[in-house]
Amino acid sequence: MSRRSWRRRLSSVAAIAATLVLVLAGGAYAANPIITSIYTADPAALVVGNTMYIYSGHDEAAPGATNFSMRDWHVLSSTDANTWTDNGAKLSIADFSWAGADAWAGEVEPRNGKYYWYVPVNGNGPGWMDIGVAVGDSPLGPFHDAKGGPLISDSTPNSSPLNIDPTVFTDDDGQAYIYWGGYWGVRAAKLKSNMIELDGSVVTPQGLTNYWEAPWMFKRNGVYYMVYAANDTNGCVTSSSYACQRYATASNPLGPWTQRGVILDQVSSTTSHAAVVEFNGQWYMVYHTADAPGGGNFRRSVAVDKLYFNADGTIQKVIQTRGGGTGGDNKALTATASTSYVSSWESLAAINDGYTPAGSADRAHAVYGNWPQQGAQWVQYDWPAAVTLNRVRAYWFDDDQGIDLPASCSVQYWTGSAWQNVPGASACGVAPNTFNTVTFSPVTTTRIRLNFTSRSGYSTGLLEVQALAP
Ligand code: FUB
Repeated sequence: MSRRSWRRRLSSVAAIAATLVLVLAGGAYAANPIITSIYTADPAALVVGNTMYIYSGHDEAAPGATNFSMRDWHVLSSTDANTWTDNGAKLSIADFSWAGADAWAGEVEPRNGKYYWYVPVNGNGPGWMDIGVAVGDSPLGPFHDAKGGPLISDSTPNSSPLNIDPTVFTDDDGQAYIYWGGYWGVRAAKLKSNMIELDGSVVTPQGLTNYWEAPWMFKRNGVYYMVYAANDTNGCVTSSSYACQRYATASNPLGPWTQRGVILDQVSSTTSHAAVVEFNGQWYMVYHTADAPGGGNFRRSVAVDKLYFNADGTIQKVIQTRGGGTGGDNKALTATASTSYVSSWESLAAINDGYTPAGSADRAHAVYGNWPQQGAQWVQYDWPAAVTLNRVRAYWFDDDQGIDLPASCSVQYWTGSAWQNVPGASACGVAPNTFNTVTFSPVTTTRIRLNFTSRSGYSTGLLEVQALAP
């Protein structure tokens, strides 16, 4: 048997094993992303009584936009970590008279019956981002500016190159700490008991190896943990435009820290931002991806998955579960795939096995490619009985060699006697590193076809094609 066949056989075994792990784990969190009515990002978790709250950012960027559009923060809640309610926008840029834009990643810390919400915002002053603090009397607010100006800004001595992403942690002795920072610049300080002033100078904590942004601090069994986004290519990500979650431990809240490894591989969005929390005796990681319908790097969605500790206190890598991200039932999983051409060393079966690629260059899994064919090609799904569909989602493969993103694509369905364009179709996207969703008026059919035309001089490849019921 050739090495390629062995690799393929091993990856099928790995896929079956991964499926079994998900089934054995109960599959209760296959509904990621947890909310798809709006785009949510940068989650921070807080447990109060029998409820888990997620304080999330709110992505409002238009499709295809190349920057964040974030103006308010929402509070999501659940009593079982499975069914989630969006309680609406509970804090907004407009609540900070001195701020103007960029409602980025915040976190809420309770103290003395009040809830302090630390948020990075564009403070309209010198520099770019500042950290403000709002306060409310309940986890759902109402919240108002607690200070009337920034808690941390570029004029704070030894502040971060980018003052974003605060995480606040209160130790058993009542001392609260704030960590924050982006552009590889992590900083820490004590907070006064009023929670709205720094207590002493800002320090640069040591040992948070490869720190990029998005710290999250907690304590378990007397050990301090810091989870943070890194973007090194030394075991973290395949391209430094993406991020993974590393974690570190310490025996002192201000460090020094010892980096312990990656606990969340890169996600489908370029940014990665996580929180870790215990709820009803189970630990969870809350993070964001680009997996919602129409999602992307600036249209992210919060996901929740179980997190497990080993007996020695180290953390196992989180398995990213997916399912709700398609916003419907993926009929591709039960279809028979066919194509105009597949290279003998690639796999047509790769396109409908339910995989969510980490990026368009993701070769960790089998791929479909049609090298050396060029021009018009297609892949098709057939079902023994008619299915009703209203979306097709294509994740294009690009190996930076003979396979590139296509020049164009379209979706057709079988009327029973002929191929016809799906009615009322949205544009067929050819963007890299994301699912490109074509929406259309529902059709009931036994066949659907994704047509594509290669870029001149290249062949085309696909990592996954979903066909979704309404
Ligand atoms: O959402 C804006 C920024 O992207 C956050 O502050 C970072 O953590 C990253 O997720």
